[in-house]
Amino acid sequence: MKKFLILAALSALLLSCSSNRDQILKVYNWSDYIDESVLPEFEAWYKAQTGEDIKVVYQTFDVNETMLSKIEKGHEDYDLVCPSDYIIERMLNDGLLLPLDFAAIPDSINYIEANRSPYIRQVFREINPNIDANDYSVAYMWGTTGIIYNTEKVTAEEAGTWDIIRNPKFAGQILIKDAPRDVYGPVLIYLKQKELQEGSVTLQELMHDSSDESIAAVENYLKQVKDGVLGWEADFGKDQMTKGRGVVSLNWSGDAVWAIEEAAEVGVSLDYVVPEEGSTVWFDGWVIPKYAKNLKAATYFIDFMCRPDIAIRNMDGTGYVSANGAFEVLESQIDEEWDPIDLSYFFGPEASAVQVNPVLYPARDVIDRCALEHDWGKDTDKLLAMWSRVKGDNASSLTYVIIVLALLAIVAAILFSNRSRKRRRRKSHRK
Ligand code: SPD
Repeated sequence: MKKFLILAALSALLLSCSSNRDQILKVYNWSDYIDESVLPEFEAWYKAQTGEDIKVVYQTFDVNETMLSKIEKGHEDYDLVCPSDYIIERMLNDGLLLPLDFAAIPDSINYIEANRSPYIRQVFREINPNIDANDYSVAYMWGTTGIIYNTEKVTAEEAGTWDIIRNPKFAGQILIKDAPRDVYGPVLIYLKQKELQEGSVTLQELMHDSSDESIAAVENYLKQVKDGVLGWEADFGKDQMTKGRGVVSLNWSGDAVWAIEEAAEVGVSLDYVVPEEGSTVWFDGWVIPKYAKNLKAATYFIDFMCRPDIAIRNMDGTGYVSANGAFEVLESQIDEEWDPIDLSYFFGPEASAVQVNPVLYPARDVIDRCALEHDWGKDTDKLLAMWSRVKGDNASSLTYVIIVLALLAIVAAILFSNRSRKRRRRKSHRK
């Protein structure tokens, strides 16, 4: 990975000195979210399609907000970025996205339209009721937020509720995704169980709930959780779980697939569940920001990512699930070890009983208890402030301890040096 990033940085430098911007495609994606061998392949494919040279300059981020700030504040000229649903919504609301022009791609190679899942098309329509997000974004990967757990230490029943993240039995072994929206949603759903069951609120309404009252309730809950937290992680949680250091991880289904497979190789048994109270379902999609400079190559790149064989390689390389609805993608995941599930909502009527890993493709009943996160606009700042209060308290108590110890050390050093000075003076008087 490091070698790849250094090469990418060097090629960026060389190209910026010598090349025409039309021959550069700047892609900014999540880390560990692509099979990197598809990038040079895209360059060759683009040349074959257009007769033109292209060099992909590929950079990565760990959290949506880092990416957003580079575009919002830095106006960086990325040609393609891959935000999550609620960030796509925000970018749409703020006029930061360019519409996708599929007509720029010859019909003969249009993999986007040919392979769009009906479910994904529908969910993308829900992102913003006034603007169809399908015109601005093409979904790349998708999944749920849930709990990865070590089956030797945690029962399925214990993992089946969000209450697990404050279960004292697992204190010091709990990993939480350092992603405020992805933690806030599930915790609020957990706290509002009574209202959800009574029908006085819906899951969808909760995803828009940025009230002071709800933020305070989630903050209060997370403060009960934090003493048991082994780490707030952007990307190391899956690894800690495979090494057996963590036993519970609030995480994304794609990281779960990766962790379960890696752990099995070293004899650690992990599983993943979407707790019974409900959760979030998320989508990351390719978008072209308004500061992009190479729309043509960006559009071709999205199309290439939708080619079924490329989608399958990206799935296999990352553990995440492609949003591609092609039957070839489904076929590549069929394995007799799994019980049949109904995935007709995603792949169409032929997929009513298919043997695939349910962590990859959740059954309809799981999806029905999940909702899509939504942009909060300016209220996002309230969430981020709450998040740093929750996480920051740990740091500040530790900081206080360090400061007190440092002060004690300084006082002791002063006392010691005064005493030695006096002793030296007394000695010299005696002489
Ligand atoms: N390592 C790549 C992780 C990408 C996961 N995206 C999930 C976003 C949920 N809002």
